[in-house]
Amino acid sequence: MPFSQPASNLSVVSDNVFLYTLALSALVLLGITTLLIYFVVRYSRRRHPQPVNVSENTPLEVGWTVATTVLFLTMFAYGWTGFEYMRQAPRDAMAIDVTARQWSWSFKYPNGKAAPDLYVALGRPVRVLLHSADVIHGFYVPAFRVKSDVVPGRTNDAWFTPERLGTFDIECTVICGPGHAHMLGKVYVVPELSFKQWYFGPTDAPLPSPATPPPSPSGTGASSPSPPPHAS
Ligand SMILES: [Cu+2]
Repeated sequence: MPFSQPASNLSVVSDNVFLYTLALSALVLLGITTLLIYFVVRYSRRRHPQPVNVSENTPLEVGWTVATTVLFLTMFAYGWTGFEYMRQAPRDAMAIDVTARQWSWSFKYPNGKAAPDLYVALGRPVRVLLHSADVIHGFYVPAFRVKSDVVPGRTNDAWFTPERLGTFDIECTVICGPGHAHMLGKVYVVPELSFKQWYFGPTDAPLPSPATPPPSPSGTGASSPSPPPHAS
């Protein structure tokens, strides 16, 4: 797979449409190029010194017009189905306010808690409500295949369900000033329990730990992150 590893429910939707479009376009390119070369050879001046006027062939013209139109409309239909799905946030999605400003991101949760990065629970749908404090920005999480403009004066939205634990980049996709390149954020996908402990915990509860403990191989303590119990 030529993409970054899928990390949300939208990754596969987006990748499949992209691959289908790419495959169909490659097929059409191959067909046209093959015909082109064939005609160049078949109707060269050497073989046909005297040009002949060829009149139209209606069935052929209607045929290729209809066939290619239908073929390309399948791309639209496939893309539209995915787009519809991406636009319909589930009712139980947690709505998080995302504010973009020159040149950083901030996040506010429904119960008033705030975080400098986006913390989300694994397997739980999230809806981001995108606000801008100044100019047009672009909210983009490549691993989730989530992207939307952030426009001052209006609230755009997007949704996703994180499906992989880990840390993922948030990028700004709109040139928004000299600090644009540094307008990077992080999404931390944490286990639901750690998310709840922070979210429902006291106001000064520590942010959920983004570190996902590696599965400790039994028998060897080589990769164990914990220090030895006693210094000798
Ligand atoms: Cu920006």
